[in-house]
Amino acid sequence: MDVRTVISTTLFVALTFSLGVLWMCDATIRVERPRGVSLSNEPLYNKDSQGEYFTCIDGSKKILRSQINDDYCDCPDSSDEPGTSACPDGRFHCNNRGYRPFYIPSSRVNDGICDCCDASDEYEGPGAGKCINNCKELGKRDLEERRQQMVLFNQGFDIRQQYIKDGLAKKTEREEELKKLQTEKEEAQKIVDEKRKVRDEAEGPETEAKDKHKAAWEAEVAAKKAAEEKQRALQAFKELDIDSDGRIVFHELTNRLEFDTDASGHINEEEAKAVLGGANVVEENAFVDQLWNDVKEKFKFAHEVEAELAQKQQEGQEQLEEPAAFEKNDFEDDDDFDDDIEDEWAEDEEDEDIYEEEDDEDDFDDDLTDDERDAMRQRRLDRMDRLTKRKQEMKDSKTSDDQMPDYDEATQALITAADQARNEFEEAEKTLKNIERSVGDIEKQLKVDLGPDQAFQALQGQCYEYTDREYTYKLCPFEKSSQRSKNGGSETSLGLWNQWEGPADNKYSVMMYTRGQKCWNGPDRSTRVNLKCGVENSVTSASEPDRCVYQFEFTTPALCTYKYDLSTGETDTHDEL
Ligand code: MAN
Repeated sequence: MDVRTVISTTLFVALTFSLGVLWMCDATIRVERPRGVSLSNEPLYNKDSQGEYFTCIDGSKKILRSQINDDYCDCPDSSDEPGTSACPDGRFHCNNRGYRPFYIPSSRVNDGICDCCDASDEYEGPGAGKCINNCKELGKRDLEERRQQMVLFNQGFDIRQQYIKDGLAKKTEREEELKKLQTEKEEAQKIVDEKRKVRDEAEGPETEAKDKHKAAWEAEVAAKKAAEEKQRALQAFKELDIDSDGRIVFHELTNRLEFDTDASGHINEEEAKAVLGGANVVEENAFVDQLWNDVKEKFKFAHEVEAELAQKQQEGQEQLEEPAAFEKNDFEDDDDFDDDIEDEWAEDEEDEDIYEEEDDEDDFDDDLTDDERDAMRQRRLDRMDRLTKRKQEMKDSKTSDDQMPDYDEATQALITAADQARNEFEEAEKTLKNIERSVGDIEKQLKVDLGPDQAFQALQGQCYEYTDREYTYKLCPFEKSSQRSKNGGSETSLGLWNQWEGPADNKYSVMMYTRGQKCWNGPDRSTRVNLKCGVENSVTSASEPDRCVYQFEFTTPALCTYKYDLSTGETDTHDEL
């Protein structure tokens, strides 16, 4: 509640009424006091206390009473000339009977301009007799304005009563909802625990069966690989055993240049012995079981040698066919290119990569004839076909070798059961999380201080905007405040709801929003919102008194805690509820 506003209003109303009374009694009660002195200061100029003397109000000097308002400044604090313009810092009191009394600088006395509504400042000189006393009219107008304001405050008060009713009802509703949710949460937690147990129980046999299946498959793959390797070893033995006598000896190795480790161009005894595991002669079993593992990396099968040869021949052919301008094109030779591509395949790359690469290479030399270009393109297309085919073959072989077979029926049944248990557990967890989220939301709402009577609940969940020349400001009470440039751009946070920060006797008159967007080279943005009673919820102004420190003025019926008696101007501070 805005006690200050209300108090000032109350004071004013009281003053207005008392001045009215004073004005009415003016004819009968006349107080003798020097010109320009207020009623309350009259005792300071009282003849009775000091006889013929007057002591300057600051106590600095004592002068003769006849020196008061003699148009000569004697007191350093200007207090001896309240009714003339002789002192530089003098203050002239306008009684303004019927309106509000106030002070004017005494320099304005008799300057020809009417300042006091009772014309008392222009008693001689150019303005003498020219000013009209319009205090009564002003007082009337002022009274009417204040009356209208009181009417609005009273409307606000009535709205506030509704806010209180709604706020209290909302609080009860939230508390009940929270209770309900907490019961639901307990139930949901129980279901989660049960479902977790069921899931764990289903996952045990599932894992066991899957592991068993996988182990069996791995064993099968290993056995298959071993059998293939044995076949390769047997084939290698066959190829090395030139005379097919069931033994490999030194002279049968003399043409196997893949074992020419010192690159001398022929196989010496030492190199042959290395192949034969140090022996002079090796039989099939020993070769397969003991030697093949060390030999296989280097060994070249006949079909591999043939393929290499064919490849080389084809390359030689292509080089001969291709015009000189093409000899050094960006295309790597087939082998490298294929290897690269195969590497890519092995890594499961996308098909497009190959074609993209091909496209990139398509920058044919301008010197070529159309036919030469077509031939070149055709060769590349053929090569692509070959590669695509090989890729498919690799894929096929990979599928049969690398892919674990489907689970057997019993395992699959365990997986299905475990899947269902997992799904049910996840569903139960989801339900619990949703309930927890709702509990959190409600607890958060209930934690907000909406005033002892919940009147500020009416502002919760609402947002109010105010636009000045540059920005649109937004206040979402108990949530955030922000700013957006009228030229567009994103919203800048001017703070998140922090707390009520009014003085102890008027706590709910100031809201603080802190931890907004950091100001460049400055503090985090923050907003102070001053609240006043008003018939509408509205941001009435927004300013930035210090860089990145914002201040909003906000009117709300939630602060209209007084009801005025329009005939007496008196207030009733008690809410109806
Ligand atoms: C933006 C606005 C202003 C603020 C400056 C500080 O332009 O948030 O209100 O003063 O940043 O750099």
